[in-house]
Amino acid sequence: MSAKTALVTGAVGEMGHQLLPALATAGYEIVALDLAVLPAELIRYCKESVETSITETGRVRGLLERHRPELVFHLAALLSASAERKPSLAHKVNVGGTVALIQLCQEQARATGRSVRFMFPSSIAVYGLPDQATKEAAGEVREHQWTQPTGMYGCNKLYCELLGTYYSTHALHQGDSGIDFRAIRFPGLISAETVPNGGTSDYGPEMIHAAARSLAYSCFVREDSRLPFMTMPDAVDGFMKLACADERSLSTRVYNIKAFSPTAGQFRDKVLEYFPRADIRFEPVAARQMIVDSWPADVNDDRARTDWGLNPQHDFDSTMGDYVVPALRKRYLAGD
Ligand code: AKB
Repeated sequence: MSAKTALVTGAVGEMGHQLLPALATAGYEIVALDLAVLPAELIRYCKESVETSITETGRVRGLLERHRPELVFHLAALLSASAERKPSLAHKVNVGGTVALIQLCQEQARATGRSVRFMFPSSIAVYGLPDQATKEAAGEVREHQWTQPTGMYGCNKLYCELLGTYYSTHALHQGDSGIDFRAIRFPGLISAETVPNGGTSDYGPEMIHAAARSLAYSCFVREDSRLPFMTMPDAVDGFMKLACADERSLSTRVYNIKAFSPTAGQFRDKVLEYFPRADIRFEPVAARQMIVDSWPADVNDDRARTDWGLNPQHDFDSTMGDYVVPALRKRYLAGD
């Protein structure tokens, strides 16, 4: 057994693609789990990978028993749009899978006498603003404000934040924990390596990828829709920083983070600066617009900056000019 092993669930997703190399660089041996087969570019980072659902508790327990990870990144989940389409499955995977994994980590902690750090990607979906006027007036929403989600995914994430916090703190007072739960409420994420799938903030990155491939894009939200975003490298850097932070510096177990908050129209304008012939239309889809309207236009991330040094490198301009556009030009010109 390694002294420094990390388990990543949902490793084949967008975040896994950049988290696995970051963990390897930080010196972790990685064990991975996903429904899908790990592609070659990820499998090379892994000591073992298992193809299974997070709800297959027996197989997950086997993986934990073989490797005894001290750090867990639990990325496996249905994202917001998929969760609205399949709410029962979302509850089973997003809540059932998370509870089962926390309990397995607790069993492991009891067996080894060593606590498990449990990193949970939460989301701005945990917020629920009742209407547009409130959304505009709310400005930068803080962690304790407006936590009344309207969507299944937001409900799942909020409940798991509460459970993780319970297992870390309340149960600890009963001498019964072994879980060190830490969560980030991620904004919309923009990756140059992968195209998102099943989320609501997907319109931002989808617009950029479509323009880079000279494809027309129909944006499913109104031009004035505003959400916070950041790049995937900044998101992964933040997640790693929180994972490595001294517990005594943490004033909460759940943190907001973000880098910039453009409207969908500003996204289109920025894309046009780099791809002047991009064909982008706004054709809002009511069900998806409703979700975006209930999420905050911006979040306050002071706690993350103060407690563990959140420091995103990309603002809106450099996201496009330095990160995503050069990478996509290279990728799509190469015929990917
Ligand atoms: C989604 O849109 O579902 C995710 C998220 C903001 O959690 N990208």
